[in-house]
Amino acid sequence: MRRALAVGALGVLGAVTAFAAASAPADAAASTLGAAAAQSGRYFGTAIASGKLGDSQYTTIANREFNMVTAENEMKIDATEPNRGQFNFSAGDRVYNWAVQNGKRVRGHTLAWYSQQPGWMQSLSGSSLRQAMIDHINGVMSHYKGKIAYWDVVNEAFADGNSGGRRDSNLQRTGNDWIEVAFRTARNADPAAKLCYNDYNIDNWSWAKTQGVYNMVKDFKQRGVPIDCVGLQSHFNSQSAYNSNYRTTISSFAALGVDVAITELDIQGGSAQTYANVTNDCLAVSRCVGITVWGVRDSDSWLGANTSPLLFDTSGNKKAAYTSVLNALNAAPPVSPSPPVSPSASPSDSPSPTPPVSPSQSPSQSPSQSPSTEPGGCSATMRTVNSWPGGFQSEVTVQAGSAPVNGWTVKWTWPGGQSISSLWNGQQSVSGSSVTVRNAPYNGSIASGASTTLGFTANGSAATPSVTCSSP
Ligand code: 9MR
Repeated sequence: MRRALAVGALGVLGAVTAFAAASAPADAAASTLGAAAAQSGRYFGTAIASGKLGDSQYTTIANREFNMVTAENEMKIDATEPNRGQFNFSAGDRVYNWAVQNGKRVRGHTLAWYSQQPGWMQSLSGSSLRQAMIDHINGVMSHYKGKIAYWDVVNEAFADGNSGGRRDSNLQRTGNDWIEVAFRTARNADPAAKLCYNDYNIDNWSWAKTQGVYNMVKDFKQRGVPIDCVGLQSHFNSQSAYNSNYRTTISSFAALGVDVAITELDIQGGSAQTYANVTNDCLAVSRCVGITVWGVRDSDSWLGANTSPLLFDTSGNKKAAYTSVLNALNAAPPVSPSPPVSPSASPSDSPSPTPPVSPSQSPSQSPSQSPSTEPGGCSATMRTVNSWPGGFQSEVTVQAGSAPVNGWTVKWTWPGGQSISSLWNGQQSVSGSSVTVRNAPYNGSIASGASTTLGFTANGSAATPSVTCSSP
């Protein structure tokens, strides 16, 4: 369907250049959640349970609609380190491989959490628990090094209610600095992953818990503790209802200089209006990078099908909430056109707060091409992250030179008929074998010497053509 639409649009335009979804004209509505979200440089994801990968209705919907995957339970502490020092990635890898082989990215969930700890960890305390947490983060992140887009490094560390403080747990009792130790450990373990703090009941801006997490993130940014994103789980129900200040919550976190993701969305009762509001609130904030719903069909939800919390009913039919989300994504203003490369052009004013500077990327996995030296103050390299028969995943690092970059464009030419199936952190246009990718709305600005990355999955044999970079 998506292809048919794209071909139709091309026929009408008679264009020489085939624009991909990211730059499709507004009337060429995308027909799946993932493609619709990609029009504004975002993703739309779901939680996947490894035990359901044999259910063809489940995998058909999940594969068609979503381009980001979170393992619902398979990358948690009890699953990945059932005995101290003995890691088990069999279930996590099933979810990871299914996702990547179907052209999707993966959010890692989760490394340090008071819940779902294996028995051996529950019985630890003090410095041995602190060391076990560090060892766990290192063990899991090294297995998935370079392969995970976002890691929920710490999950649900704040207390419910009016205190705005930390939740009591064995991890909290090792000392208040356990969260920053987790983030610093994570940055060292996989410098390419974006590192998130994830929690529920931090959606309502007026709640003390939201303010507590906000103050922690602000403090981390001020002190240089490596944090790149905040996950709003967004489990909405009558006790924790959607509130119209949600957009303020998203934009306020983003203003601290972190990405914001809606990570576990479900809405009891399944209100189509509330689903549209949530989607529109994300679309209104350039650093709201994507939405993940916590399951595919109502029957897959941890809440039980009778609460009707998701976008597909138990028979796999699209619900009214599905249509309202898809329409909202399709109505999103297209990402702004690339800034003109003209000396008189003033830098484009982004409505978003201080533009992001992504974590510095590790040069340790040496790319196969040396940086280009095109004028324009930036350089770019491509590396292969992963490959499988008939496909591969790559990452392009865009690095600013001695001056800050405000808007960038990278280009390359495929050597052997490769084609991109899904691209993130950028907006692509394709003409034959030539690929042009401009910055996404949220990652155009790079401080001098800093870098940002875009990624994609593609069909064909893995290739690393040289990449040029220009900046207006
Ligand atoms: O959906 C998950 C369910 O299958 C598990 O039994 C449960 C165990 O803790 O975790 C559920 O997922 C949770 C997520 O990991 C963290 N935020 C709340 C989610 C719903 O409980």
